[in-house]
Amino acid sequence: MKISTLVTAACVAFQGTAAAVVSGKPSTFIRDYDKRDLLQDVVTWDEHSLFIHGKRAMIFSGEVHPWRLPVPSLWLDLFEKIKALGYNTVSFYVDWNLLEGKQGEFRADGVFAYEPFFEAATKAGIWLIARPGPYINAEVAAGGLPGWLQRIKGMIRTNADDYMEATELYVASIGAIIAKAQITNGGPVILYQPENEYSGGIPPAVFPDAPYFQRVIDQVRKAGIVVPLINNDAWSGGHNAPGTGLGEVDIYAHDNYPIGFDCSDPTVWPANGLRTDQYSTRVEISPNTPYTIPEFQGGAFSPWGGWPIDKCAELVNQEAERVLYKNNYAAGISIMNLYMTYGGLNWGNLGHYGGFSTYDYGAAIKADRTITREKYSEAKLQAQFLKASPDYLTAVPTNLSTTLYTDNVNLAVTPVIGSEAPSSFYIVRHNIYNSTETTTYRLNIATSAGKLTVPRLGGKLTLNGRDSKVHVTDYNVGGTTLLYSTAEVFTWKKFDSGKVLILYGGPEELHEASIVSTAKPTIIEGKGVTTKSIDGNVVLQWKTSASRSIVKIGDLSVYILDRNSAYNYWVPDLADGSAVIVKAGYLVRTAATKGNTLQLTGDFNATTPFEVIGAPKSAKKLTINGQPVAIETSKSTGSWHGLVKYQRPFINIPDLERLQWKSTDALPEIQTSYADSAWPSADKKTSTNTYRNLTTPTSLYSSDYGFHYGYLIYRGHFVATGQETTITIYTQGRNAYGTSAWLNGVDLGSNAGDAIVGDTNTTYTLGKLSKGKKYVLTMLMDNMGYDGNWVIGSDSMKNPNGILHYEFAGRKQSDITWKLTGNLGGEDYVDKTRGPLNEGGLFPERQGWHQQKPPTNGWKASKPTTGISKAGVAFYTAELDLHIPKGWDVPLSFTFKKTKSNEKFRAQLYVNGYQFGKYINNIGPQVDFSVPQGILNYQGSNTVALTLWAQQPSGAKLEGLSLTAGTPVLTALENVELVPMPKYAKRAGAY
Ligand code: IPT
Repeated sequence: MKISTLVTAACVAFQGTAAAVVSGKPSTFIRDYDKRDLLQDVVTWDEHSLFIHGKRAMIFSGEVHPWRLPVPSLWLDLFEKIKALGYNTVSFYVDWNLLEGKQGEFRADGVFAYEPFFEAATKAGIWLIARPGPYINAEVAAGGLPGWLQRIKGMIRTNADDYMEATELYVASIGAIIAKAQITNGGPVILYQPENEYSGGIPPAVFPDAPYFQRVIDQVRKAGIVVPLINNDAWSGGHNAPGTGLGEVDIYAHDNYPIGFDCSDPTVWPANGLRTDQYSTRVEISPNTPYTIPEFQGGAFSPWGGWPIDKCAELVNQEAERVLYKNNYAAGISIMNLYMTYGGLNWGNLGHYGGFSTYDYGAAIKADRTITREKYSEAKLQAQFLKASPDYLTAVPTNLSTTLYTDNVNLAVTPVIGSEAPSSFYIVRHNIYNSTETTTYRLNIATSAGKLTVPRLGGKLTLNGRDSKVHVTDYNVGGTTLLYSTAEVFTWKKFDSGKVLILYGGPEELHEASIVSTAKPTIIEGKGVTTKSIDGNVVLQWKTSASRSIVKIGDLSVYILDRNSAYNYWVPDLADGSAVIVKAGYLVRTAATKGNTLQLTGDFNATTPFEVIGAPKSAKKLTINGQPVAIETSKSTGSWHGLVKYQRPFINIPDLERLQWKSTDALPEIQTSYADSAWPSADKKTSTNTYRNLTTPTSLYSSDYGFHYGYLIYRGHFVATGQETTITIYTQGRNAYGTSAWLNGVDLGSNAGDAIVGDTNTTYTLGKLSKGKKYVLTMLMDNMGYDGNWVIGSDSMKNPNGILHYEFAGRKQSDITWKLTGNLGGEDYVDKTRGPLNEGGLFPERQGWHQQKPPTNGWKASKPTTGISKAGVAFYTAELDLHIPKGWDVPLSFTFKKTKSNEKFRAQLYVNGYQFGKYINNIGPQVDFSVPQGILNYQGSNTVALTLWAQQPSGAKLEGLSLTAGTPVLTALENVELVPMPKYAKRAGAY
């Protein structure tokens, strides 16, 4: 509770600060929109929507960060799972920090390459929105800025020449990579967002600084980006909107997270969270661009000491999707990106200090790529509806009313009225958006048949708490007019055999639909639908039930479902632009035709009866995942029916505690005999860091020596006079960091950290030291990363970590000479394959023992559940053989058994050299560490390594460590390739 309150308060304060410093009023903007020269004509727009190759398009997008799933061969899986939702776009950030670990050396290859991401998107038929920063925020260390920026003088995200010059190589390089993949070159990229949330600044920075933003735009254009530029204002602040002159983007956009990031009690949606002025504000700010939200809440994150991440999936659940997303449709949104749709994993120190190793985000697709959250299915209902409703794109929002459109003032209705096409959309929700009441109503609508109050056949409609509905009028079903429907449209298709319209409603709700037709309705499946002909319409009324009804009216078959059944329907596209409708289970990915065969691909987590509705006339046979499947054709509907059998395979999951673990000391530095002559000397007498004034004789900021991520070790040498009493050391390593210190091998004590404490001043009592004797104080500290730089002018990213100050009672500060280390090589990092952030400064990390086949000869046999008996760090490694049957997608995670939380220790988990988890027993909350296939070899051997740091005199051990397998999914996914994973080799110069 304590933490959640604080986090909320912090978020509010943070947004408050930013809001207070905004200048510029949208109403004073000069519109010179018409002067804009487009650099290309493939992606164009008007006030309603984008046009791609001249065709209007709803951009329904999900945010995915490829680098949060560093297995390129799995990216297609994500794209297909997103495409199956009915989305057509994915938006991605690029984390500069991972690509330019050393200034001047840009590297985007191996797991960091973008070309495979673009290829996978193209293969799945997904467009891309590129958002490469340089600043991204994104809950990554330093908001994506490389650590070396701490050493520049100029202010971050301002027009300072050294800052801008520092971004040049990155923007030019990533820009060129993205430029090649633009739709104008046949690639998937349709939009580009430079900068991110350029929305708040404080003096001494100039804010907003139009010349700065123009320079950012110029850089991007110079790199070859010709697609339209969007921004991502943190609210409807009007920053950089078209018409503002210098520094304006092509399409104005802002983000929105209505229910915030406090998942501690997921039933709480903050009062007044939902905006009702979106349309009017947007028209004022940018009347000629489509309404764009490049980040709309798709989940939330959890801080150290916070809540298990599943709670964020509960907060932003299917109900939130209904209420919040439909409110966007009520504002006429036509470019909507849901942040996150697949969150992924904060592996290898890439995450920010405000969070832990998963970035699951409670998103529609879980970090382990499974899609069992109901919100995945709900998102599909909405995206497929919009995909099937081109008229929505030109419909225009009108004012919300609580009195005009229903007979119940507790409901708010926003009509989105057809302009260029007749269809209109009445979006209904509770006026108090987070109400949990069940409310009944009659709906007043304007149709081509005049004003109507529905239901016409009697009874009342129902809106449950935390629900919202889109009631359509004059809706075009391939030439047949649906005069209105109170049940929601999932999709419709025009097949060779006739038209199919799928409607769904919530459990037990009364619904009515009116179809313009004089044909006589026939009920071909189910019971409980009343039909009546009124004024050239067939009116259907029913109460939603779990059993399906089908009513045939002329060449239109109306399928009537409850929502839970609708979740099982999929609408895979065919190459010719048509589609089939498939009722199945877990996932239908793709459909294709070859000769007389319809080929489907999909995944199954249970024995699944399936039905194919609208198979092309030419198709006589069916394959699923390449296997012929028996089908029966229904006499009444013409659909194909069959069954996919699922037989749960036996999966042998090794007991991790029974592996042949080998162990060795991971902190030889505390021994007096240890020689640190090869270590960098902390001898810089000045620092270029502009954030903090140096108060020590030489800088001990880790960034001054190129050490930015993972564990840091300091060694302070002095010759005793006998006058010493205490040393007080002020360290900063950020939230949940910890320290331990030794003097000549004697434990001085540890600070096991706190979820919300990022710096501490600790006084060590030295006892009686021997005059003339050499002493060395060894301090190990966890470095959780640098701040972001959200507020321009704060330069918060430059706030350094490490030892920031010390006092040596009885002696001078300068009596201590310091050495320090972080990862071997610092910015000249050794492991170019796993990137600049993956490893920290522990002895085994510097040696490279966390990789496969470390030199364990002479190490003792000991396991993490045996542990160590005093403060210190142990290193463990073991070989793990896996024999997961091919063709099965089995989520695997390493599970730490939660030990009593007063046991103070932390661990790092390495799998085949990739760091996939930071566990802190006394802080939590994460105990399950998902590791993707591709990092794990599912059919062969793996090296697991663990560092165990006991921060208490009694030592520490893991209570338990196991490999946990989720439900095996029979999958269409093929060719998951192992990522490059160099084995251990003796490292030159390793100390
Ligand atoms: C917004 C950022 O743009 C994005 O990078 C990410 O940090 C997201 O929030 C939260 O997950 S910033 C915020 C003020 C909403």
